[in-house]
Amino acid sequence: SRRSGGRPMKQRLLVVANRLPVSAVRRGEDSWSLEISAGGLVSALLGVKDVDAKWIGWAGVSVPDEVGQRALTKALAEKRCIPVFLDEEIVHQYYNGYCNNILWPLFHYLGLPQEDRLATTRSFQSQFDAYKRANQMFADVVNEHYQEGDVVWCHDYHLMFLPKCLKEYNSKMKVGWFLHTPFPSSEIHRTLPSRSELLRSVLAADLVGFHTYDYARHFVSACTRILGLEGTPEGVEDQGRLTRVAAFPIGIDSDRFKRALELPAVKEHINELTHRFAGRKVMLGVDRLDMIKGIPQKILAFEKFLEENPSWRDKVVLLQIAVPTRTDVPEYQKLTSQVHEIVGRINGRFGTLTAVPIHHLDRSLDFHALCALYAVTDVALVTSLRDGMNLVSYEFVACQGSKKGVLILSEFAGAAQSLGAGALLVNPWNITEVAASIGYALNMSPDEREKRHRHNYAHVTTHTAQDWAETFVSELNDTVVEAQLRTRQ
Ligand code: ADQ
Repeated sequence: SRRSGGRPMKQRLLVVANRLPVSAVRRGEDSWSLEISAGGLVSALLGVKDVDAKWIGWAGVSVPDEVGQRALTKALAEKRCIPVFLDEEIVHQYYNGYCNNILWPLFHYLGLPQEDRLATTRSFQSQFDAYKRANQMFADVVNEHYQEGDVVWCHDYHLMFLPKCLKEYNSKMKVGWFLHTPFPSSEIHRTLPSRSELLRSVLAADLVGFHTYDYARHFVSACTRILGLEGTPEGVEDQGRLTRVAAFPIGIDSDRFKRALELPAVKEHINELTHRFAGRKVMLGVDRLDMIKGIPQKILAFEKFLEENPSWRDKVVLLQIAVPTRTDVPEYQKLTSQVHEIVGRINGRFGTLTAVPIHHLDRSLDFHALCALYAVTDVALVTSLRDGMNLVSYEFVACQGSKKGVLILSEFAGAAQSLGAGALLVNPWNITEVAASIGYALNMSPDEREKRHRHNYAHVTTHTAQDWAETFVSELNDTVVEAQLRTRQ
């Protein structure tokens, strides 16, 4: 690490993500109340030693007036956050449009919704222009706060254009970019009209990271096939300049979950739930209500299981907790009603006067309630159609102490690469297979459960979010040092 006057100096890190890790509510003309959201990224970075991190991003609210902007900037500064102000029109085109309507489904192999396909094709260029404009606005703020020696870490598909903007300001800036979603096969990426521009701007970074080796390989193939560049074991080379490309699988702060389970309030909640579901096995799904999570497929598989196993009907319950997201997008509204309809039908079919087989909640749970639920679960069902990693699977494992519950996990989640030996892997599109896995999980011998759980638990507790962030940041530092060495030689 760098030293000043013999004392090690903390590495300054600028973390740039679309959303700041806070929710901001305006209380008056010049007053705001802020609440930090303790997401994975926040706790990951808190745990990194010798790093002094600041966040740059959008606060999730539109603030058209200068008084409000100044007050919010001041309030955020105390939380080590720096806002990027985006107006409603740009949010509509950049965030709802290009990011969530185009890149998100494409990167998860879902394609565009049929009825929107032509409209999206027509508005594609204006949305991409807004995307670039928004990325430039993020870059302006980074540039304003950048000091020599800082490391800049850009996050996710919202900011693929950012590395290029930053390097145009200052080619010596150390820039890393990490993708939280899958990077799809190059054949999928090829269909994007802006395919080359996006790849080239990501390549301006010094280090490009993905959750799995497969995503990294897809990215390198896209660069070789679409841009005609050279792929090397290290990354992608363009006229003698190397962009390092590597896999950095994220983890969770497992100690935070372990500590929560020791709290008296959480223990009491666990007792209540155990009592409430006594005599029944508890199956659990926890997802954002998103197409990629495969919630309807999961519920249909559960129905098939009940259909084929009448003796289990009053001995098992599925708790599906689905936090609504992107609720103003019609496609997500449709998904909500589709899920409600299926749940209603199944409860009507298999419910009794005193019990229903599925409890479906359209809301998020607070951290402690979530820990208690994970702890009482016998079988967790993660059936994502595609998922960058999927942290719910990790959280469930971290909260299973003596219970040693079974994880049924989609082979299309990044987590399948790390928890594959302990989980029952399934193809979520194959409802017959998932139904059979539910039966297998519910009947699994204690020995097998123990063995599988031990494998997963060891992984989750030793590959933490802190390790992930630390590895990325230190590799980003080394990458630049190597590049500088090369030019000096
Ligand atoms: P997400 O798609 O949001 O993240 P995931 O990794 O599972 O998916 O993380 C979700 C987080 O939200 C978890 O911490 C979970 O506890 C919480 N959560 C979900 N539903 C909840 C509910 N009903 N109530 C309370 N909390 C809830 C994206 C990618 C993932 C990738 C992560 C991190 O899509 O693939 O793993 O980023 O890189």
